[in-house]
Amino acid sequence: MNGAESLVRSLLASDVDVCFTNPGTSEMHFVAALDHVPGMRSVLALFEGVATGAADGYWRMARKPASTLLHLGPGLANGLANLHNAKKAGSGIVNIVGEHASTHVALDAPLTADIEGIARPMSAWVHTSLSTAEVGADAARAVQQARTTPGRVATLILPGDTAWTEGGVVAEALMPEAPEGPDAALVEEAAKALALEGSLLLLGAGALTEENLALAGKIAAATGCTLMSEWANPRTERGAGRVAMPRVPYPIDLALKALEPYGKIVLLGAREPIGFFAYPGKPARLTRPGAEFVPLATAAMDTGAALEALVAATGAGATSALIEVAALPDLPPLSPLTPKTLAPVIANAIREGMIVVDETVSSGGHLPEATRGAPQHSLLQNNGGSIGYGLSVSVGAAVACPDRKVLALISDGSGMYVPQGLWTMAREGLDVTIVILANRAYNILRGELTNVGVQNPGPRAIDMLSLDRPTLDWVSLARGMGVEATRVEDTAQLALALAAGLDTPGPVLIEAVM
Ligand SMILES: Cc1ncc(C[n+]2csc(CCOP(=O)(O)OP(=O)(O)O)c2C)c(N)n1
Repeated sequence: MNGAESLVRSLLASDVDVCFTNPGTSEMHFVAALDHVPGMRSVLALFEGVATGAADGYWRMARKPASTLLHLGPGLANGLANLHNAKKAGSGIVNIVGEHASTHVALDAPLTADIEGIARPMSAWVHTSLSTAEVGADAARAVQQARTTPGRVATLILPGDTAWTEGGVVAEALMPEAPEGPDAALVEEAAKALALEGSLLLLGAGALTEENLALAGKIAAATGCTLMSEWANPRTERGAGRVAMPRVPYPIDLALKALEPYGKIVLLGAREPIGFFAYPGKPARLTRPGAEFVPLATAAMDTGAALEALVAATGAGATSALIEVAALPDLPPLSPLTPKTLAPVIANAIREGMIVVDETVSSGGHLPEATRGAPQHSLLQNNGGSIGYGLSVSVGAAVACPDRKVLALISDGSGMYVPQGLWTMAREGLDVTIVILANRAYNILRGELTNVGVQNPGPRAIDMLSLDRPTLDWVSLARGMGVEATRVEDTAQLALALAAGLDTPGPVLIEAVM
């Protein structure tokens, strides 16, 4: 057995059985090993950002890592923006990056690069395999790292000679370190804080599981504290019958207002709230001056155990949580598509068990309220702020959950960063309905111009935020990548197209012109 085969077998032994690939010459032995070793589903991506974003989406839904196969330094570099998002989301990913044979690195061939240097900023763990015999054990360690709470990006670099030389050894899975439980004194402090007027239990990161929400809901009902989650969360279980969880708003003024009432804030998987950006004359911290925090559990800790301890400390065990009732907004009368008119149409299209990927940027402001009483769904958001994550994350979510429909809500500007996921959706027959919110602008940045203090922006500034010259034709883009597509221009057409798309197995794209 060569090193590449020992790698594939070791990944499988660690229960990593999906690989999002974009290989080159240095990864050919890994590609060949996929043929010899049954059990690894390999999914081809035509750009590395699709592979890394797909691995992120896969982790969020499967709760186990996928691997990526990337070509040397440049291939990894192409995947970095979505690895950044994955890192911020706490997603576990095992990147396998090919490297020249050790004898070749010294010759500075065209593709030679500092792969470890490129990997490090987005990876919690980076390692280059030194010999064929070690490759299997390195793979097991990479998976162990990726599985460490809340989930980590692990990058294993595989020199060609370690892959092609005989002498590979398959390694058994290694258990990740168990996450730390809460500190008993902090649990008591948190229970006391939440009993006070003006207290907030702020959840984030991996804390928004169905079980955790139920526990948090009990605590809120027993203590009278407010529940809120961070603005963006890797995965939130939402909808009718689930505990209501408003989010800290994105716009700085709304965020300041929403957090103003709270003087005692218990953090559970969440950080002290800060603005996405700095704005002239506005505070960076979103909480009121003097607000006190109880850091009950970080995202790297056992947030479930912390909530259970808090339920016990607040005596909330027998309390019933306040849950969302099943309610859908009325469909609007026939109207052009705006953020306000499209929200009820989308809310009415949500089906039980759906995975909703949110990259709506400025078009999604009315969705949280419109969809709160919709059938139960998982909401995936971008924690890293690097746009172009949604189509790729949808690929991974659909691979992880073939029995669940994915609804990808993607702004046109964001979609153009990494559109190649559409081709992978078509090739794999992934069950994704994509709505492109085609406002033909970097609309949010128009508001940001004003927010940073630019008065009366001129035509050249406006031109930098407009996507019209020429107008993007998403129907043709999608069809060119094998995805059936349609264009809609009002609420009735959107409702019809959504129903048709969701009834069709496989990917369908709807360009919603706003
Ligand atoms: C990788 C990356 N490049 C640039 C930005 C800056 N940026 C933030 S929002 C945005 C425009 C978003 O436009 P679109 O997706 O069409 O949404 P809209 O604002 O129109 O709702 C840009 C360019 C970013 N966040 N990430």
